[in-house]
Amino acid sequence: MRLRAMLRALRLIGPRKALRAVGYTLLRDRLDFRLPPAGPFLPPGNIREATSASGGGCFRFTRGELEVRFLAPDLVRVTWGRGLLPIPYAIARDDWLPVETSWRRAGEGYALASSELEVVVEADGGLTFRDPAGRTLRREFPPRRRRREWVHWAELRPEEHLYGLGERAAPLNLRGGEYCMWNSDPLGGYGPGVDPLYLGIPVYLGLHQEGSYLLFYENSYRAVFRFKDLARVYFPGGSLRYYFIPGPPERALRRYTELTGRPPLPPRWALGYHQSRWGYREQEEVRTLLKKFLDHDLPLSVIHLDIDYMDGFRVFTVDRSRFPDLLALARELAEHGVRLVAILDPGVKRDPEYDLFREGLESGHFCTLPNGAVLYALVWPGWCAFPDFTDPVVRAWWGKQYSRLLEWGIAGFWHDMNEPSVHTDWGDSTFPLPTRHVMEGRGGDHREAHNLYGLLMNQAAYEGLCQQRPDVRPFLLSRSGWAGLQRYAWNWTGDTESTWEALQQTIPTVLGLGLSGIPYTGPDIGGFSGRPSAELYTRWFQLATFLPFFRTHSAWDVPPREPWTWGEPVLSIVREFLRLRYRLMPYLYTLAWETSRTGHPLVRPLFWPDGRDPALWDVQDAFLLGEALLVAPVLEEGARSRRVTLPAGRWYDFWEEAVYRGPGTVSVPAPLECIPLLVRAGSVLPMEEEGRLALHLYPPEGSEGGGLLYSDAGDGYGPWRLERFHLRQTGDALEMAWETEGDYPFPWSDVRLFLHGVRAGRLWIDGREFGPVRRVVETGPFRLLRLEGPEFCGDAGR
Ligand code: MIG
Repeated sequence: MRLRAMLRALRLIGPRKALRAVGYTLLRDRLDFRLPPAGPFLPPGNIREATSASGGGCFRFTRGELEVRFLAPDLVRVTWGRGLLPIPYAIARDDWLPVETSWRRAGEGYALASSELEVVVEADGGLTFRDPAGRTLRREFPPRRRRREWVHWAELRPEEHLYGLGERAAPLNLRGGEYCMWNSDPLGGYGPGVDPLYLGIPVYLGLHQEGSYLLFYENSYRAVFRFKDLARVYFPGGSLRYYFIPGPPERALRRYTELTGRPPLPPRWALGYHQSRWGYREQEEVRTLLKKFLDHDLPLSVIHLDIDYMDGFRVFTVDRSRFPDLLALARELAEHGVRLVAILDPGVKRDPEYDLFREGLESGHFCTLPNGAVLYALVWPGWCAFPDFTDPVVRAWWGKQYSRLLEWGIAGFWHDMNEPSVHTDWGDSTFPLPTRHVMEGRGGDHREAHNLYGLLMNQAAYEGLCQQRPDVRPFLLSRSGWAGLQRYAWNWTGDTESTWEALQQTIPTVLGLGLSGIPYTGPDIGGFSGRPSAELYTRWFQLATFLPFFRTHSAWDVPPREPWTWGEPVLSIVREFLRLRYRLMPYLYTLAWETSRTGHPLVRPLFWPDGRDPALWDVQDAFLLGEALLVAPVLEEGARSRRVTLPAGRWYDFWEEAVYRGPGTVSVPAPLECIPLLVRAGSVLPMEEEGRLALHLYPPEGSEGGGLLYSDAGDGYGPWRLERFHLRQTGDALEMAWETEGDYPFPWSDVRLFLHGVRAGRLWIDGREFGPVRRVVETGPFRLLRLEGPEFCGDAGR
């Protein structure tokens, strides 16, 4: 294993760098060395004293203390002391209203209850969580402790499924595996099974027959989660503080993102298509790239600049010999609606001529070793120093630097290597564990700060950008982070392999991130590290069309990968999917607005919203995009149809007039030109076509349905408008009422109505008769559509 990792590192960074890294790697080994702790792990003993407090209680045990506090009726915080309390980097809200709770003796222990949750504290420190109907959602054993280490156990029901933990190259259901919380760069290309990855989050969702819940450990140390018969979690330090939220996934995620923050509305362009490659080395190359997109009639929103635009890889600089006039280039791109996003690494080149390095050094902004010396490690620029983002002064300083690139016309920033990741020859490719961190002034080391590093780099950037451009929504893309990252940045899934297995892994990884509060993510289309075949690229592209982050990117040592690389039919298929993505923009943007208010992922598992149907708990080859769409990508070479597991209800084929019925599994055609895409009965799907609003109406299964449509200027914080569509089936008529809220003017020239699944009936709009129903109706905005005596198309017999 070690040898393989060494060879990979060697290939990635090259023999010269690998040789230079030996010294650093040995230093890290020496500093990290500690005798393994000895002695037994002990439980807390028995309750000695119990004090009820408003919204909770405190319990003194023979060894240790417990605080249980309700922050909301369905949000309880549990803290086992004594241990170092976390700095609330993950937490976005602390102004909770008092919660009415009751308190009673329960056997030898105590029971605390709100209107939505009962927590029983047993005499030995075991905890049981029950819903108001008395169903047990979770039972925990007394935690065990050995000096600074903790082990926390909970029972798992036999059928219990677990999801989340941030970014994982694991099955959707995490039961049966072991997962490490230590943000890591797997170096150069990973496939299913590799753990840990760049963005771990100690949050998970448990789903079983009695109900569901969400659990978040506010502890940033290198935890190990084991989900076998029991859930066993090990923390090497910090306090054992966690939050328990009962309820279905939809409600739990809403609460969790109230606690850790909601993702702000991104600029609309970020939802478009991004083209990237490690190796666009010159201004002319970028210009040619744009020209080819225009020539091939391919829509494009963003071009990414990887490390080659920098001057000797110095962060916040531009190489003037290769990019002589970046601002002119940015303006030229802007004329075609294309933005530039530039990569930034946290490492600052050790170069006394470089002002950023000098400033950082003089002001003591860099991380230091226990002896007070600045920590230097190797990354692309050679030896680098690293800003200590756990220091508010450093965050403010770093945040100011973005103006240097804003002045060059850069519209968004791509944060790489912020696990943090440095070049080593073996072992952990990060800082030595005793590296010092300011931790808001209270001090700490890398054991605690490591997993927070990426999060805080993004906080620094976000706050800096908001200050410098208060009227522009920041766009940040980050490889690493922690709980709360959603407040600042998007994510991509890093250096994946170019294999069918890696394509398959994309769905569970993206779903798991969404259930961990990170809604905006997506893969490098085609995989980062290899050469996808035309078919693999096509299928990957089709899948990614329905993911929030939609970007092609690849390594420097693989052939260029633009949509025209494979000629026909790939080019035409990609063009159609690109167009579809842009046609779906009103729907996607509305979902983005919704997630800014609910924290709900855009991309959801089939068991969303409530997890009641166990047949859907393991589905990881399809996903929901919002409420209306079910996407079933093709994940196997040569497949020209596939089986699709359906949640209950009618599902309309997006491409043709076919209807399927769930629950159950159906076979759906999937020629190379398309993938199964189904629309839930009762949806109103807003799309855009050449400046027109296209409203696609799918008759409801029961009596009601509908949809939303949010619009605004696409950036900034100005006026907005919201259209609400209500579908209602009454007696012998189908009605759609359209209500509007907000001041932003209606942004479309007119409206095109598509009536799906209706064979016959008479159409009325705002009291005017339109005659017999047609598939397409041209109109303007209206208030009431009425379809009298509708006849609906039947189910496809598959
Ligand atoms: O050590 O900037 O995941 O997207 O192209 C590799 C070069 C550093 C890793 C990122 C990848 C990026 C690459 N970076």
